[in-house]
Amino acid sequence: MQIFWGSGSGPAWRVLLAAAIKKVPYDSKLLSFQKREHKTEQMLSINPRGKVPALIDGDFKLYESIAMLVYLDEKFPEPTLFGKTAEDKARTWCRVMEAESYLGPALSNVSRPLLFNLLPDKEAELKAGLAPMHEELARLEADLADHDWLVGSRVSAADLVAFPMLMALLRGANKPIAKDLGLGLLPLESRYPRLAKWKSRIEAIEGYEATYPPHWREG
Ligand SMILES: N[C@@H](CCC(=O)N[C@@H](CS)C(=O)NCC(=O)O)C(=O)O
Repeated sequence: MQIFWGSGSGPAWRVLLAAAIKKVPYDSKLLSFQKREHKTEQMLSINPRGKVPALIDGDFKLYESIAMLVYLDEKFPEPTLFGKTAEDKARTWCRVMEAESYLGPALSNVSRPLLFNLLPDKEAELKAGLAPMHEELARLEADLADHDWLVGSRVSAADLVAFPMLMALLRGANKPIAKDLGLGLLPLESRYPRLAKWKSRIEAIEGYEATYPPHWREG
């Protein structure tokens, strides 16, 4: 199996984490956005949208990170990422869709202007996004009150979908430009202590280091 990804792509990070958790043997294809390696003829033949992540497994080609999580879960069932019972699967999908529909947009309204240097032009939009961001983070914090993971006692697809969103937000919040914006996010350990512990749990997954966006290490 070949997995195509790009440094800093949250959707791609989900898939790399799933592969690490399941110890899936794969050929890692890190593409350069700068060199537009995700837009080559070969990549467009896998994903006509020219986006990562994507994979090839024999003759089978797939894109869209959540579909890829499903594929890996079917091919490599242990440990399960979507659950085994009807209830577990439904609960997991509920959280996956909530993260995709609500958490993602709420967090990226704040993280994007910081990560893509859109300030001061987008400062008003960013500030308007703070209340919805905190509302979504508070929901996650509440979800983690009774268990270590977003859905029960095991890591699931819901955690993998949400985690890169939080990491992008924290990367943005740690930029010097964010210091005086009053984000109310840092230190995470005191603002959202359960989320901070959840983040550490994901960082402790075996193989996590290889999934971390390489260019983030450079600053
Ligand atoms: N819904 C898609 C989103 C994929 C996506 O937006 N990928 C971005 C990186 S985060 C990308 O490849 N962007 C490059 C481009 O659109 O040119 C998924 O979950 O896989």
